[in-house]
Amino acid sequence: MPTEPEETYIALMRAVSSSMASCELTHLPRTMIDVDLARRQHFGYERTLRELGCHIEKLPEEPELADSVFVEDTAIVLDELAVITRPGAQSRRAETPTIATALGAHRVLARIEPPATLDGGDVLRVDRTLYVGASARTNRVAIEQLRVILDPFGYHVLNIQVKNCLHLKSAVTRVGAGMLLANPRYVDSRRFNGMEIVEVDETEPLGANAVLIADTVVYPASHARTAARLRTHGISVRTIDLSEIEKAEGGVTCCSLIFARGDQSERERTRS
Ligand code: CIR
Repeated sequence: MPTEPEETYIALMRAVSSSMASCELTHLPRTMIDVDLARRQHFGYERTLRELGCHIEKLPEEPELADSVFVEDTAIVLDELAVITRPGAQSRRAETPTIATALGAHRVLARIEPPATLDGGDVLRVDRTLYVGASARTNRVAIEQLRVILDPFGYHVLNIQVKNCLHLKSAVTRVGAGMLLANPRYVDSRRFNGMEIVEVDETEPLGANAVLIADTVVYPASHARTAARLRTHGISVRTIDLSEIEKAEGGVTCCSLIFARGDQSERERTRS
């Protein structure tokens, strides 16, 4: 019988909302979303994360909050603390209190305060550098607040311009040690000094969003050419069908907050 891998990470998720069809849309036209299919696809995503070593903590659905499945936008979870965001879309602000309660069990919390707005989808962490997209959802005040919060922990916060897409992580994500997947039409990839850049296939502009868990990239089946390109770079890719999530302008990063178990002090206690 196959054995489950040791659960190294926690993945905080939230069930698909029954009102998901009324989600925010910025760059995509509204098309019919099959919420039951979205739920099945979301279960498939959850199963994949579990198989890759994540312990799943799943919050119940929020019927009034159409975009609440996209938990990534509500927090930035680091080893030392979690920063609760203030999402750029007014309709999404009520998503954060339940996330703060869930994350409070794992991390000390800090918060982005008005007038700042920040979506977690705009934050790409590479080691101790956080690239933060200046987007329609994330403003300069928020980037400055994040810098002040994280500076004492030794994180560098760099702002980076994104264009023609929703979030920084629609434009670029990590796919390996020192390796990024990017759409150069959405972000200036020269900003990522010293990193190897794999570009999305030109016919798959929305293909830059991938989740790296240990050595495996979880990736949408809809971008087959880019998936093949990743494999030619020696990357192990697990594709999953997320068609309904994609119609809501979501991708693979946005449906979870993945972080190492335990907080810093706990880790220090276990080390000593
Ligand atoms: C929104 O516009 O806020 C949602 N419909 C999609 C959010 C996707 N979030 C993400 O990629 N981090």
